Amino acid sequence: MNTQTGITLFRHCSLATLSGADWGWIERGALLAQGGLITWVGAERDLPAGLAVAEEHALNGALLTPGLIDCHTHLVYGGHRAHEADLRLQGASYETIARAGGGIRSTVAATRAATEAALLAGTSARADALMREGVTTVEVKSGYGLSLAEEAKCLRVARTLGQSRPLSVLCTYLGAHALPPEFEGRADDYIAAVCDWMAPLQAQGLVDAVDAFCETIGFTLAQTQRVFEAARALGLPVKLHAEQLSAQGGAELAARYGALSCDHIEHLSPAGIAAMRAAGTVAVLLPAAWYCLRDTQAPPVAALREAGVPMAISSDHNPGSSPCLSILTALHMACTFWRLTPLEAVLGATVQAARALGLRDRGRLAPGLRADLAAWRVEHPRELTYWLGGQPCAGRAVAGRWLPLNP
Ligand code: DI6
Ligand code: FE
Repeated sequence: MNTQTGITLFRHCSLATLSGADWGWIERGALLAQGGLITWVGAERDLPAGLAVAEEHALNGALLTPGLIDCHTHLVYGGHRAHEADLRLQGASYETIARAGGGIRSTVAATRAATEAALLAGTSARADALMREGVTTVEVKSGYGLSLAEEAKCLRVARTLGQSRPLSVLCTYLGAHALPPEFEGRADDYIAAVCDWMAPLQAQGLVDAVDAFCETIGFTLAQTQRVFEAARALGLPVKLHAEQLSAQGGAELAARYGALSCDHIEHLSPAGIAAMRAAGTVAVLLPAAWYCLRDTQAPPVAALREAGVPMAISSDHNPGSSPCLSILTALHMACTFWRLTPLEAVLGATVQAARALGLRDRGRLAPGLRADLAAWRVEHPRELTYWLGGQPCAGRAVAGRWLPLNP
């Protein structure tokens, strides 16, 4: 962590602390940080007297929010799949392309062929785009290597990203993403291998959580359960790509394993919602994937809201179903397509996204939390889901260190 030892003062700003059930709005506010943490939040006129401020940033009336958290991405991969987007425009479905050997498998081939340095360069450029929109924490999944050595390569790239950029990176092992060609017809054997690789990857410090793709074109419930058992034995938290293209009952299974989140969930059933509520599992909504696949089945947002299941929103950046490098666009889509309120959407990329990653030290502006901040050239936080484009982010602070963006 790049911590500042002296006191840093952020002033001449308004604040959306997101600390209560509302925006937590503070007009003409200020914030103090020290040692990487927030130490004080309030109105500027109430700043404690006699402070020995080491660094001061007057933010020109900007809005200060918690740094955004993109809690579901597949940032590490080689190549791209623009030709498949073209095929889909001509009528081919995502499933048809996948079954014909395209889809995830074609990215696996490109990723295996890429050097670690080339992967890091591509991943870093994509992370930079997210950071320009105020992202200070990102979750990055493996899943395009699909062998022990190649999954390790991808997870190392994600770890290195977090060490080489002012960005917190959480690494999720998604070995159970697709069946690699060398295991054709042997899905159960592949799952056994995925489970065997987990301990050595964890021992290398490369795994913060474990994910799987539970779907007709992915893995079955029983196979997913084996992955979850292996994770449980190692004390690793789980999450799941669940009910994206069809209802599989993955959400109920994930809830039984205390999953941090179930992601996509367009086909989530009432039983799945009840199970998630009981387990405290976060619903991660991925509207950019839904949009790019021209899906029509919307996730059950009203039922999730009524049940009190927390909803997070993420870019789901990946080269197939969501080549989206704009979390603000995902927030906009969640409101426009699915009628989340602007407050729900902003909470979905801060407070709830932190929960989806099991992080208690960020997502709001409050003393004791990490001083991860985003400053915006807007008057009110509802504008974060209003504008489409226009680069409203004026800068970020990561663990208290101010990183302005060029106007
Ligand atoms: N669901 C997704 O959104 C990504 N993986 C998954 O299981 C898509 C991955 C890809 O198409 O490359
Ligand atoms: Fe995904």
